[in-house]
Amino acid sequence: MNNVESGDDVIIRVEGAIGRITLNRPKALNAISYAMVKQIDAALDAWCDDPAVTAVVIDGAGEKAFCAGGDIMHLYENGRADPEVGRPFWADEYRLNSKIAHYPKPYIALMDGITMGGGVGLSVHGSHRIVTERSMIAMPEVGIGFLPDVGGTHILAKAPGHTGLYLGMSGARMNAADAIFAGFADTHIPSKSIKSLIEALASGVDVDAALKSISTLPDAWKLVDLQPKISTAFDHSTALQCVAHLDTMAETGDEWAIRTRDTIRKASPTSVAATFYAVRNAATLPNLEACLAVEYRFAFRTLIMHDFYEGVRAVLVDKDNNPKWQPSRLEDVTDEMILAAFADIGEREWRLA
Ligand code: QUE
Repeated sequence: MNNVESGDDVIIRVEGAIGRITLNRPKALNAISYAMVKQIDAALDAWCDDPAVTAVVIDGAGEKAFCAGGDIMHLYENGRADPEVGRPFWADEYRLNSKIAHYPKPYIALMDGITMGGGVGLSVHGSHRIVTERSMIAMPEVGIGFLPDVGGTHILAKAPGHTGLYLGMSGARMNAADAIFAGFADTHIPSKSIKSLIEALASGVDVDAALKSISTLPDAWKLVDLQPKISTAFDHSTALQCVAHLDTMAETGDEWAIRTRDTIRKASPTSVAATFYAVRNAATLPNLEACLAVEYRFAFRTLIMHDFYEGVRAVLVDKDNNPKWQPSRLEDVTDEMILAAFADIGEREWRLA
């Protein structure tokens, strides 16, 4: 396949030996739309069988972001009238996440800048996950009444100790070092080396050798130093017990516990309880696809639930950061509610094909 023209929102082309994907909605922090999912998916299929393409590189246009997530605004604007706008989007996005995980050629994701939610799904399953001093990586969905999806529960469940529960329930931001520690990335390079890296890859050099030659040590991490606190605060069998533990730590004046407790309390109680359940459950599942199928059950119901609209309104539309969740307190989220949110959806279960 030669150079492929696609819509402006994603630029897809072959440069020398690489298939190159550039997310190109910089004003929307490169948030990924359904059309972009389909174009990326088609490009990966075409390059799979193209001997001229030896590796795939994905990056984001603009100064700020690799990709801030899914095209949440479209779902917010259309989901009330028709929840079906979300279901095929999520189903195909998750199929793309799985395709990336099993891609037979090197898939190099350049997480240079903001990388959240759906942006994590486009990078974290790849063979070569690159971070820079500009990386800001998070799974912040609990703040908008959703849950860490795109295989997020799979990655979070594999993070050391209870780090995944902490990251998923609080949406805490990671820098490059944290992302490597938590299993979201492999290699740190200086942001200024990206241009020459892409040129080297296009010239057909060995991917691992090229990365090794420019990799540098990342900035100091936070997650390693926090391990003792994380491993005690999140070592519980309910989300509420974790919050209660943070309360106890907060009483001693622990700044991290205060901040983490307040952040979790501000997030959707249903999303926090669902994330606690799904991340712990993911540890018992055999593979990424089993995790995606469980995430999909929640996503399937998201556009007929309350909190997603309220979360997007408060965080992205009105930006008042004052969501009124239903139920409003973690204490009022029952096991029955969580089991119902993750109940089997019969004919509509997520499948790869
Ligand atoms: C949680 C999220 C998202 C988020 C903020 C959160 C998310 C997402 C965006 C986003 C940001 C800027 C845009 C845009 C979307 O923000 O998934 O279109 O211009 O896509 O707290 O999960």
